[in-house]
Amino acid sequence: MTLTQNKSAQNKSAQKKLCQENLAQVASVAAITTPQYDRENTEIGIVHLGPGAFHRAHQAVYTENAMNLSGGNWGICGVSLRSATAQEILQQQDYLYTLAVLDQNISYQIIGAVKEILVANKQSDKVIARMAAASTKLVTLTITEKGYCLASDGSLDLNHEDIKHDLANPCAPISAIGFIVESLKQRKINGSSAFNVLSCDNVSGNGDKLRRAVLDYAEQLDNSLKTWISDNVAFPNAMVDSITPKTESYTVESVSKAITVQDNWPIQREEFSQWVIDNNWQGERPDWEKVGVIFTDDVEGFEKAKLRLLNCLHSTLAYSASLAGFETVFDAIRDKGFYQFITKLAQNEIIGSFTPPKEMDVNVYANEIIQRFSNPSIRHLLAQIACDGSQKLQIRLLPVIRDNIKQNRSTKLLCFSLASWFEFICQAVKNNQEIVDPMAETFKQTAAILSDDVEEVVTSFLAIEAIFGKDLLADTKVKNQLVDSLTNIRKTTANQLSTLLNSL
Ligand code: CS2
Repeated sequence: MTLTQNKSAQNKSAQKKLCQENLAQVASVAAITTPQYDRENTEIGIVHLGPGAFHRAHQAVYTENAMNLSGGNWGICGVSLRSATAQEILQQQDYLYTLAVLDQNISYQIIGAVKEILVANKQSDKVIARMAAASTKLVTLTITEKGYCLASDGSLDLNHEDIKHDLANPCAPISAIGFIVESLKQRKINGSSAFNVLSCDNVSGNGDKLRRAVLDYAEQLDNSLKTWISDNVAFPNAMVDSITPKTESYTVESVSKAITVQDNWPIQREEFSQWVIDNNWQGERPDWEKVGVIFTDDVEGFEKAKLRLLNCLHSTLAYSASLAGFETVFDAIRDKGFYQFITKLAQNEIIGSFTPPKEMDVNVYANEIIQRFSNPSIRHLLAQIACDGSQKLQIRLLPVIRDNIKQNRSTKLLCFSLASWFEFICQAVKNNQEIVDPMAETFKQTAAILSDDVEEVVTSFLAIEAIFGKDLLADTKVKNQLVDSLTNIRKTTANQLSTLLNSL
């Protein structure tokens, strides 16, 4: 949602706005939950980097519910790394916003956990002071795959522009990694204890990856700081899940009507929500376990199940169903060909590629995911899921292909999914459409992407080492399956794609 759209929504309405003063009016509407704790006297205990829709629909809600149950100083300071939009809009409503849960029943909850929003590139001193304050116990993040600034070998990419900037100006960083290290340095100097860092990104081994990035960065500055961080800071791994389509102007309108005051940035999500965090982690935190957060020894099992089933199926639909002209996940899954293809992909090539956690019945889990895609109340745009494919597919699709190769299992449908991403990118390059992906320039500059020779196209994609490493280009079977899939996709008109899927 853009600020302009927002302002026009604001102007249209003569309604009172959502803010602390008007909470009582909202609370009088039946079935709307408002903060149950003494919000004004709640201190900030968490700094969250990247307070986008997912954070506000997920972690902030668990924190809100924990405070509703047992209080605690767990207010959140959200730090937007670049954009000032969240600050500009939410400040005017005392950082209150509505969570709209869209499922068979629609419900609304006013979330008060966020108490402040800072903008890192304008207020870096304030951000560091907030992170270094003894009252801050926890730093959490949703900065997406690209925010980790990692090279393909898993180490910190020292050539990344943001990292180069931060190493040259460590006191005024722009990257999440730079902020974490600088504020930990301040805490070390002040003699305060360290905070723990909890990644809430949909990335496998998110805590381990972040730890590596932070330690590599600290090493460049000061080895004793690196040792202090390594000894004192926990970076638990975590799996996060809840389908959260981005806020549209219709969301603003319908939510404001339901809560009787104007909310200029409500958040919408499905009812299902899951947060699984590594058990092996001490340190103060909200009473999350009392409000549904699962602490386990097997985060990896949950992560694999979620990334390989939900996210891999999502990306598959994002590319293949976009090629067929569908706009949303719901529209695509209602189509028989796509429904059957997704089900078959899950059954034949994904389940079985990994060991699920012992608490999970993976067949039930997979079916539930397909049911979640079929939620008619959620308008989840395929275009939203399609962005950043170069980063997402490395985590959600390629590991499944690699594991299946190792286990001598079929990769045919997975290759179809990958080939639909190739075609999605080829069409965008050819038609000069915007490609939302950190590697967009690479695609535009790879001349062979425009080739009519399908084999040349496949080879030129697989040769992008930053995405595919070296192994897949050398795998003749996978390469042939990609060539066959892309040939079939190109031979088929958009409205016959669904029929093609049925034949796979
Ligand atoms: C989606 C995810 O945009 C995407 O790539 O696959 O955001 C997905 O909706 C969430 O991971 C669900 O938890």
